[in-house]
Amino acid sequence: MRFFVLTLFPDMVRDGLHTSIIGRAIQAGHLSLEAVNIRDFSANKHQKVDDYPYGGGAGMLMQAQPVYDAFQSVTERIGRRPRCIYLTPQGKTFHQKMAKELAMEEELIFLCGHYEGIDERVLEEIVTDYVSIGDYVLTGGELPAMVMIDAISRMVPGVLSNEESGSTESFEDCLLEYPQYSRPEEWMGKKVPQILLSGHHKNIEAWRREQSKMRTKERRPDLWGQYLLEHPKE
Ligand code: 6GU
Repeated sequence: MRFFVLTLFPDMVRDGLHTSIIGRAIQAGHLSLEAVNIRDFSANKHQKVDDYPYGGGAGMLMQAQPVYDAFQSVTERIGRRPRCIYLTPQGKTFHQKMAKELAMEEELIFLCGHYEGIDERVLEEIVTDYVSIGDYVLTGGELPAMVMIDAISRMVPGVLSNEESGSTESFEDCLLEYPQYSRPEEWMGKKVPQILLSGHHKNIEAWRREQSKMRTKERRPDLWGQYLLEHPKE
């Protein structure tokens, strides 16, 4: 899978994603990431990419031309026009199912805005998906793009080892993960639940499932409501 990120802060995106599991997957060739600096496409001699909004109001807007030319530089090079995701609090809220669906694409382009936003005309021309990562306001689209790329990448075959891939499944089933324990058996007077030391795999599985349900009920009543809709007998 190939990711292209159109941004004024390419180093932030590159540095953030060349670490840990996603960095390893890029090294291994399961993913590629190209951060394209929109400023490189400014037609202005001072490399300016923003200007005042018509009609007045606070702040500056990113201009259409440099954004469009950055986009074109990618699509012309790869000979296709992949989905282009604009990161904005006005978008649909990102979720696990969306990550899974987007992981089926061969390429994705992420467009990161800054300042007060981007000239509407270029958005109409190139954006296919408007996506938010939650109801709060950030200073730019880079962190949301990195969040999405992380979540999408771990759904791409080969990116996670068998050991790493387990934690998606319970969430897809609308349940949170059960609590886990490692050595020592007793720490600060707290003992590991006896059942986990029993070696009785069937009972352990049942205990974990029950813990997952209790946890979801308590911490994420909204998810629990969804779970009950999908598992009407319980
Ligand atoms: Cl996608 N962008 C910005 N600037 N703020 C956000 C967001 C996106 N999602 C939540 N807050």
